[in-house]
Amino acid sequence: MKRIFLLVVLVLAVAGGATFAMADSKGEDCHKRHSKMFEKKDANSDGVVSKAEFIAQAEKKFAKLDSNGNGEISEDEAKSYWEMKKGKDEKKSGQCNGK
Ligand SMILES: [Ca+2]
Ligand SMILES: [Ca+2]
Repeated sequence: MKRIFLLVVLVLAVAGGATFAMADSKGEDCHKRHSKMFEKKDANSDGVVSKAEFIAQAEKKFAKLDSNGNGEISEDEAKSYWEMKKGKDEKKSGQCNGK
């Protein structure tokens, strides 16, 4: 049970952190990027991200992390995801949060 809780916290932190991170020294690029991320999470475009919309995004993120689809995220799956994510982030220009 504790393991599942930790995984849920991880997923929510990933989803939430990406959405609500503050713009850093990259200024406008980060602001635009965060606005795009917010719009993506605001599925019905009403200007707010509801709990249901937030959870739906977290579930999508969980599915990406759970590469073998067994309903659990192993440490190896998490590491693989972060390595893939790190590679993508490094290719993007106008990165945020010092990445
Ligand atoms: Ca909404
Ligand atoms: Ca898995």
